Amino acid sequence: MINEKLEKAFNDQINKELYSEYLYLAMQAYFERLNLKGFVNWFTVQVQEEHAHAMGMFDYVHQRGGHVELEAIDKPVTNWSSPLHCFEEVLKHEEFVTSRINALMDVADEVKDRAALSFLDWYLKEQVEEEATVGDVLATLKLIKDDSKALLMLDKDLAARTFTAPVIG
Ligand code: OFO
Repeated sequence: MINEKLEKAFNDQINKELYSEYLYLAMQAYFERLNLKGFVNWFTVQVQEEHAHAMGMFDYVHQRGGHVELEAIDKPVTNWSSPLHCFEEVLKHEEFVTSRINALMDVADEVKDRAALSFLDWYLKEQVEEEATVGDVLATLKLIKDDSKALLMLDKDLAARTFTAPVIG
């Protein structure tokens, strides 16, 4: 049976993952407005990934005999001044999520739940990957500046991203 404090921390993180899904859906809509379909595709995959992250924890809490209690999801920002600005915010958000996963692991550590710590290792590695992927796009956008031809080339690259359901835990 999962410890009550840890159950609450997992519930908080499920909310953060669902917020991530919602935020990236707002970003997807932003790129639809810009008619940059490769970016739209990139965020479509990102939205699916965040949903999988939330559901991984949702299932885990149940598997451990706990209860999931869903809370309201905050309204995300819906507009950005440029693709570069948008990706700066993605990186900031992923860094925030990394800090939340670390905090969740601190709780698991505090209540000596080694099984939960081992489960959360996957999320920690995923955050390293997420920050690196976003950092790459951001670095390219910084090089592109106002070159619309180069932006369209990046858009073409981002169209190739595909979703593979992660095996969590
Ligand atoms: Fe769930 O990793 Fe991004 O936020």
